[in-house]
Amino acid sequence: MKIYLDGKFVDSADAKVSVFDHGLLYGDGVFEGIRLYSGNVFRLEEHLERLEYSARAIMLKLPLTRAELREATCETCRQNGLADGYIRLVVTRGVGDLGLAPWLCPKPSIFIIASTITLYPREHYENGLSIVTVPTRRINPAALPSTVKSLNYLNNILGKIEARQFGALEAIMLNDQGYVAECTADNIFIVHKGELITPAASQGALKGVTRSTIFDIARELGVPIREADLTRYDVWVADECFLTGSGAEVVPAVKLDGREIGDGRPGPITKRVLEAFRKRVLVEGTRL
Ligand code: PXG
Repeated sequence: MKIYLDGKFVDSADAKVSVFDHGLLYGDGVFEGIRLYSGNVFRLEEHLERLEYSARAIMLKLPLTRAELREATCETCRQNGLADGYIRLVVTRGVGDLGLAPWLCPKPSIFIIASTITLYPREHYENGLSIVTVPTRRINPAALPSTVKSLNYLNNILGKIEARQFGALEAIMLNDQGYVAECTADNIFIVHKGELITPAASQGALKGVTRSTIFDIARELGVPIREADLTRYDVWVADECFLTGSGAEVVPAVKLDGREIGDGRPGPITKRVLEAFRKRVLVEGTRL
């Protein structure tokens, strides 16, 4: 496997960063998780824009321009002969000394891994996922905006560990006020009375690229869609629920904390959205 590392393509065995890299020492950096479908990098420009915004938010100057980022991303896929897969684009603050000071890190480091991804087992796309609510709350956006896709994932990882301890693959994380924020690595949507509803970024949701695709799909299908504050009660009484993410794509959620959502089966709107999503991933984005 060839990895893009600071301007060069190197074998995975040689793709190493320093123990003094602040991405490792402090989680100081930003990243993107991007999908490649049949030679099409899905919504690459949207991912690169989010990366630029994340970097700006943490005052990290990206070492590459948009055009260079685009080319490096596509070339990493080409170098590995990939047509389908998962791309991890990471920018760290770079090497510094043993103190927080990011201004003592002269050069950010950037690496791109193009590989494959294991999705949820197929049965969950057909029969739906059972999710739980975990005790760990989503970090308050005033402490660390959820819109910044940073290398600090400990909050989500604690949620993921708790989900597993309750026997679930994914979990709802509430914000500090008790509103539904998102899942550990996915956004969440409910369907209520024919309308799609998802929490806003201000409630602790990442502005997911898949999430924004759902807004376009809803318009195409003529299904009303809006952001709103959601409580667990809203999920209990929802007709349908599904989760979205670059890794998960669109996956129905049919149980929350052991309670059936709707009739406990993937619902008709979820199915239409999933079908429309599968069509879009082949055409929207950047051809290799
Ligand atoms: N919320 C969080 C906290 C995420 O990490 C999403 C929402 C969905 O955003 P996108 O832009 O992907 O629609 C994410 C993204 C993995 C994996 O390996 C996780 C994500 C993306 C790709 C792979 O589990 N999370």
